[in-house]
Amino acid sequence: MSDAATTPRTITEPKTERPRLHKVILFNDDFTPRDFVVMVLKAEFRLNADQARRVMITAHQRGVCVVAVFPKDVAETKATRATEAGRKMGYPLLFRTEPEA
Ligand code: NFA
Repeated sequence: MSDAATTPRTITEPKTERPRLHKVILFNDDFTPRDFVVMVLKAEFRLNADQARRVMITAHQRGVCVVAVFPKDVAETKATRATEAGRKMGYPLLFRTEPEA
């Protein structure tokens, strides 16, 4: 048999790319109480009291703050649940996701 028939001409490297992570972003608003934001951050994102307060204050001062990064489905579920926790109380609290750069 000829070489041409048996020798692969291109070697494909088995590259496994990790799925991109997605950021969960907290948006400031003028109505949701600070303590409620902190409570949601602790409950849904497992932040400790200090981390939760820093994220809340950063969003309050700058308009937005990245809470954490997760695989897409986890980020979306957490953002939805956290937003829903505010909605249930009549607050416009908003979390959204976006793919990490
Ligand atoms: N800006 C809100 C307040 O002063 C607190 C807040 C922080 C809301 C971060 C949403 C996000 N009560």
